[in-house]
Amino acid sequence: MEPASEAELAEALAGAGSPVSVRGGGTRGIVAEGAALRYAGRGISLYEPGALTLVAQAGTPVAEIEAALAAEGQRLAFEVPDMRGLLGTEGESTIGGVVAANASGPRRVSVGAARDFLLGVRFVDGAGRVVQNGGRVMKNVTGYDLVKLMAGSHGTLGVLTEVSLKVLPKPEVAGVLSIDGLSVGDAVAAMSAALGTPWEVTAACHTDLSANDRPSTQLRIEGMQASVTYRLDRLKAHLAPFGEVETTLSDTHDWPWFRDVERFAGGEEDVWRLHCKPSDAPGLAARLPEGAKVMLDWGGGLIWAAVAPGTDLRATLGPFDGHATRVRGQGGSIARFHPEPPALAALTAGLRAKFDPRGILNRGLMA
Ligand SMILES: Cc1cc2nc3c(=O)[nH]c(=O)nc-3n(C[C@H](O)[C@H](O)[C@@H](O)COP(=O)(O)OP(=O)(O)OC[C@H]3O[C@@H](n4cnc5c(N)ncnc54)[C@H](O)[C@@H]3O)c2cc1C
Repeated sequence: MEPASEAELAEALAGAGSPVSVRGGGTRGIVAEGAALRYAGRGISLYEPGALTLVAQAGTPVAEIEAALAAEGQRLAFEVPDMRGLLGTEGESTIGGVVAANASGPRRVSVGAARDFLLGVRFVDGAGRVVQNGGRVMKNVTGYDLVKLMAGSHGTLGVLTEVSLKVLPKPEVAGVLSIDGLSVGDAVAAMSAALGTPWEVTAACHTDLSANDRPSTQLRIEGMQASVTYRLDRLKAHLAPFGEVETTLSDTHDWPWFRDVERFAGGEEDVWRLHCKPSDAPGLAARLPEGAKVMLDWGGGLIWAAVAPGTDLRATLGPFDGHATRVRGQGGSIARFHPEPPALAALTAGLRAKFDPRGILNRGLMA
């Protein structure tokens, strides 16, 4: 099913007699029970660079949005990841899929996630009702904050038809500091030290094996060139106790190496995404199975781990303060999303029943 208008979508969902699997570009490799349903409405309906606001149909390719923003020297500040290499998928990321997945990159540590840039949504719920929430400016958000609820709900509460986003100017330059050879524990300490300064670090990442065969810890700063140069120098001095700090300046801002988890692309291993407190990251990484490969994002609060196929990391690690998502991995009875604690699961079930009384939207997903 590919309804091209909101009215067609509402009619299709109201009349649906069986579950539907909501898709955008399919780049996340998420397939739920039922016939594929793709909202085909696309196009930017409003873009006001002066007001830092963009409204687009949910089926609009992210690339189209990024090109329109770049032409005005602006960007989606939450750094949308491209997961096609990691997941071996094809297709084109849509802005609806990005919002539904709350897809956000390493800049999350400083500016927040996709959810934090979402001003308003329109969607059709599982009963075929059209819902609008939020507006084009933050202050218009009133009543129940369905905008926040939809971000990250993975199409389980409704099919997005339109999203309003806050956008930001693209800074002049990015500066990167890197330190080679740190252990996971020292890397977390260095990243925490950097994030605790007033020098506005916009990404803090570590990989246990970089292109030069050594662990690499990297920090990013963005802004006007004079400011970035000054802050790079200050931060370099601050991090000197952790080892030799190298700095570079460039007009390339995004970090595909971390953002898209490029290091694990194409491999056979299962890939997991663990959320934890940054200070818990070293202990958690030490409990990973022998041979696991590790990347830390957001200063250590997000761990990407590649492990042998079929490994149930939730069982291996045992309970911890956070959750584990199996992002890549086939077979077995290992759920993709971390089971929710009973109290939260009851809330989720209540919300799903409200928005999707017949349980037809992405049935089985996130359950
Ligand atoms: C388990 C997992 C974890 C991930 N974690 C991260 C992360 O932390 N950060 C990150 O940036 N990226 C993450 N990604 C990748 C992220 O989810 C993509 O970048 C997103 O942009 C996909 O666009 P798409 O159109 O291809 O969506 P699809 O792959 O087609 O769909 C993605 C999800 O959104 C739903 N969906 C799609 N379109 C709509 C719509 N119009 N209305 C309602 N629901 C819709 C789908 O049912 C599905 O659940 C993760 C992916 C997976 C599989």
